[in-house]
Amino acid sequence: MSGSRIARRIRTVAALAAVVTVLGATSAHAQQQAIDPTWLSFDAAARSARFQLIAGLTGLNGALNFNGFSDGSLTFVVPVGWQTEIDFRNHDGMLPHSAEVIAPQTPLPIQPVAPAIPRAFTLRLAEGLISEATDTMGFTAQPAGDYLIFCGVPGHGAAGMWIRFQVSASAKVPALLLTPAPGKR
Ligand SMILES: [Cu+2]
Repeated sequence: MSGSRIARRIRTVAALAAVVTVLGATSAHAQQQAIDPTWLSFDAAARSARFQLIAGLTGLNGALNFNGFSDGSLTFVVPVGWQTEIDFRNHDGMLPHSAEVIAPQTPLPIQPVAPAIPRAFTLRLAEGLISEATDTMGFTAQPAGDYLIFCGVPGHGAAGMWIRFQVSASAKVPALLLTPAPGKR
């Protein structure tokens, strides 16, 4: 290979490295997960809602997230009295996870607690469901109030693996809302 060809190749590699660096910086800033509209479906006439709850969807918070959200930054709203189905799937290739509806509390528990709504919990609350395992929790959304959807595997919920669940006396239809904590993006 001639000297000029080597120099050209070195310039090409340096240019590629610069592009990769810029892309890396961009993805580090793009941590805010967008809400995927397919996560929520509902039947207003039947007063039923279905939410796909995905544990460890992204690498955010060491994969201790639901649908790419941690620390309450996503809220699932359901009108009071609606039949609610939460379809849990563990997308995390490493850690087991579970989910349950609990009352808001400070500090957050480090182990599973009694669910705040009857039947609103997955199998294997403390051990967690393994990668790609699924479970469906079905319950009536009542009473109205603010709740958390919390991972019961010891330490996960307290480390931020929780989102919000609101049983609303005023909402007409279910919704997913971005609810970033003050001081967080
Ligand atoms: Cu977990």
